[in-house]
Amino acid sequence: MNKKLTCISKLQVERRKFRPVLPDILKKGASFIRLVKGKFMSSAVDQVNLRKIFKNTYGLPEIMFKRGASVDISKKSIKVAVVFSGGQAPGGHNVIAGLFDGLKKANKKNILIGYLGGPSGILENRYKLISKKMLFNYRNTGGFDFIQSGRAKIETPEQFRLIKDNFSASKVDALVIVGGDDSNTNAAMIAEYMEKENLNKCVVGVPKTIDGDLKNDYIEASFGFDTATKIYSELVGNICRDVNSSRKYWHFVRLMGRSASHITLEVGLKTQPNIVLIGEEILESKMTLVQVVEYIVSIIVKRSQDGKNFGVILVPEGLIEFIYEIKELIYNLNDVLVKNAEIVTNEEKKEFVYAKLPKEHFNFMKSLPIEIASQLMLDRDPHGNVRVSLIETEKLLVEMVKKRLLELKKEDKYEWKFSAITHFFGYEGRCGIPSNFDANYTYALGYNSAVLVLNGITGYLSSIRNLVRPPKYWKCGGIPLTMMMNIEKRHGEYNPVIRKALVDLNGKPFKKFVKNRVKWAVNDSYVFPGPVQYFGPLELTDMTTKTLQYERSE
Ligand code: FBP
Repeated sequence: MNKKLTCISKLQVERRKFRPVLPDILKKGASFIRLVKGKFMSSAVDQVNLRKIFKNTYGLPEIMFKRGASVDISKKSIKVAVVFSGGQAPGGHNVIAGLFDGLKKANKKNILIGYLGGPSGILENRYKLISKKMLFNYRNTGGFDFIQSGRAKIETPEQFRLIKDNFSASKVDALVIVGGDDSNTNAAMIAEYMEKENLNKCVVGVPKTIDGDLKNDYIEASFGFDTATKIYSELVGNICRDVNSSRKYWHFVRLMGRSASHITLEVGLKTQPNIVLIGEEILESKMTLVQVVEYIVSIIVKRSQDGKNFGVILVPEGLIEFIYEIKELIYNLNDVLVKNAEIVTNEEKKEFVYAKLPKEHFNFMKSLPIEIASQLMLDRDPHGNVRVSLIETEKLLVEMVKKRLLELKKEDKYEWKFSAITHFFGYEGRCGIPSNFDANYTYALGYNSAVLVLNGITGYLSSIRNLVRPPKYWKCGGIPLTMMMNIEKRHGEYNPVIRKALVDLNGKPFKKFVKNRVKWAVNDSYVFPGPVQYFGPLELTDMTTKTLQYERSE
């Protein structure tokens, strides 16, 4: 027994007994699976440049698992390494459990190690050998604490050489990277390097991120989105019930999900609050910050005229990057900020940055509350992303709404009563105990990755489809990582990265929301989803997200 885990909740004890249901095709293990090649896959954009960068791993075919056996994979034992990369997402430990069980089922001598602390663990060759006993307490648990995570970006020739040396020193045959878009970009780069150097090492990715923005026709969902949105929906539902009871506050709730607004849309569909802002729509209609505020104020005023000085508004974490003039500003700031490596204090940074901004952006920055302006200038993450989780957009909106309501009062147009409370829900959901869906999905993704690496597949993302059906019917295989890529400007340079899947404004989930939002704004149509259910009727425990239901329904 792992000594660190002496305090285990009763729920965890019960959850340990949960046996994830494997898709039928995986049940007998890798030795009974035949890999079938489908159509060759290229990226949606930037094909020419990507083909040049990924000379060995671009344009590979889709891979599907069918019954049968193509090679005798059980004869030779292999050593596989797994690493968590990026933000936590519920179910990560089950990926390891599925991978471990899949490898051992094929050959008891197969070995699994876990790199510690994310990709930097690969570079520093810090890892632990994973055993059945060690895994026992982590099955069906949330968090990434078994091997931790990190956000290091792998990009320099020295880093690739280091990985090669570490793989050869530790005799690693394959690497499974559990991560989001940026982490799977790392996976694609390492896979390409290994192929270019003829090293005969496999690299496979697993689609992880609560943000839900790592998806396409072949990746129906990233793991963790299901549980995280269920947790946020419980919290938002509770707030809806609170406002409906006390009838005196407006709650501004910012929800995690770096760029895409999938989390906000899903929570909105589940709880039906009065206002749901969707970043992608705001960008599409080129709304300015003032227009966004005007929209919010119009609903506050309308409700107030009906005697309702309360409500709930959902704000996606990435909103700021979708607002027309701020998007431009951030683009400029990103360029300016890469050149300020020497600067230490905030004051120096402000001076340096302000001096380099075009006049209109300088004026706009000056017009923002000082905290927000400073938050916009925070260092980008190692992948060049703005750290939106640290930008308090909900507070900015409250300030601007208050100001506008005061103006309306002065113009004698509106006697306002407005009292606001702000929240940010993000970290509360990322390490939740995985829902049955995520527990099953992650276990299957891990097992699926075992099949891929046992067959020597490299440069692929573990893909499991048909997710609206029970797990037994899920379809398994892999898709080339490069088919999801495009070229983007990061840290001031153009680089290949996996393209984030934003909310599709023509998609069913968004359309469903649009159809209802006017009603939700004025009526109190709140829904209170309550906590994630782990035991009980299947329609409660195995309920998938509304996003998945709407996207995949006929
Ligand atoms: P991934 O894309 O790595 O899955 O991370 C998702 C996320 O939770 C975002 O929603 C959030 O903006 C970000 O991580 C926060 O990053 P950090 O954990 O570094 O604070």
